[in-house]
Amino acid sequence: MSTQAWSREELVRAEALARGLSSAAPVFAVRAPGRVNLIGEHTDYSGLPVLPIAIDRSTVAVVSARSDRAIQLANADPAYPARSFALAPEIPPYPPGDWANYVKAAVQGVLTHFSARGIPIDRFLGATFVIDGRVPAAAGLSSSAALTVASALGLMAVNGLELSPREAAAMVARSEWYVGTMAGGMDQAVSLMARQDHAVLIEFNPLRATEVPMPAGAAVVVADSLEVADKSGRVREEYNRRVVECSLAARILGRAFGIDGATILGDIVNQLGNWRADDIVQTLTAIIPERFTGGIAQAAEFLEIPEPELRSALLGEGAARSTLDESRPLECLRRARHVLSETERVHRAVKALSEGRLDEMGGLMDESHRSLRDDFEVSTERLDRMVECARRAGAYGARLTGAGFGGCMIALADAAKSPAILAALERDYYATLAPDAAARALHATMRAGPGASLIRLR
Ligand code: NG1
Repeated sequence: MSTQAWSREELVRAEALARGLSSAAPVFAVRAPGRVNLIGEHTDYSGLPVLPIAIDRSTVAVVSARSDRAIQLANADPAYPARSFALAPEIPPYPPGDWANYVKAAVQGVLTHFSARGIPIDRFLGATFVIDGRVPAAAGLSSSAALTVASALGLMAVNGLELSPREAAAMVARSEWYVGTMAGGMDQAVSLMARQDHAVLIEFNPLRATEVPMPAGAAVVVADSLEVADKSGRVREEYNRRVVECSLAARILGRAFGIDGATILGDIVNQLGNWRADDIVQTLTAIIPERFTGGIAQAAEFLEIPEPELRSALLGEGAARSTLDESRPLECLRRARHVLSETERVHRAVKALSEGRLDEMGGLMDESHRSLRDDFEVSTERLDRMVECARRAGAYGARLTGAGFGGCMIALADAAKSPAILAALERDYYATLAPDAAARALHATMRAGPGASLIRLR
């Protein structure tokens, strides 16, 4: 276990947290970074590629085993109250929005994963965690994945269990469904598999990661809009709505192309092999209305399958069923156009970055933003303003990053230009919000950092 991935500051944080643990059992420390996505937005849950970097903001947790079967949680930030719950085959969640649900998700994920592989749940030891998360929350930087990854690695460590980063990523990605977001697997994968000074091309089904070196002299500027994308409320509904719209598009295309069992756009793309977004969108345009105004019932009629069947497939069953406001039209066509064109952009971006063509990479980021704004409808007036501002100040390109509806903007620039971009954001964006907005908002140049890592402290 090496401290190579750890910054000095993280080690100091871990030592300070460990002083709060009086246990005689071994004490482990784990760091798990947040991430920012360069390109490939709202593609992961369609099983299509993404290109994020891990950032140098992380969640650090210390953990030691307990003799009982409880998970005890303390958080360095008083905004997150202490929590305690028991290991069980089915751990009931706290009310939506409770921070500790991300830990419960991880614990449930670990128990389910290993019990399916012959390690009974009653053999697991409980654990005391002390957690210090420094990835800004609700900003689209994956503070939740950092917490979930740190918790999963911590619980495994005290129980003497290990997984490869890839296996752990697949396990943790599945477990985040516990919190009711139908998210793809990008965040956990990059938090676990990132490498310093590299972006990571993440592909799904099966999960795999390819490192793409970041060109020397390129700067990634990340700036928080201070518009809170509340992932446990309205924004979650908007997010899940898009998951449904994309899946419907995939089912319809599956029928058109004779691809049995297609449920995500990735199924279509993988089967077609050689494809162009424009062609697939044309096919779709020829067969479906601009939008479904009659909700799932209309889509079921169109697909010639019973409505209850489609409803369960799209929204889940019983208590786990997610809600969908069907008085609003379902926008399958435009959503698919975004996802498919974005997938093409990801592949072009990998080439552009590997060959050091930052100008081209910036252009792809600009296109991505337009597509997210117009077809995916996840941008906001404020994010649009920030993106404009960064471009005017000399960025190669800029876009919203993360799920949207607020959160962060990302810009790609020459390292020499990033101070001017940050200054322009302060002057032309933050100053228009409130006198202290710039002081409150994360806005910084970020370096691609390493993935999660666990060490034994004592
Ligand atoms: P953010 O908004 O950064 O948490 C979300 C999803 C990702 C991905 C992006 C959109 C969660 C936890 N993560 O990221 O998996 O789908 O939106 O590309 O919901």
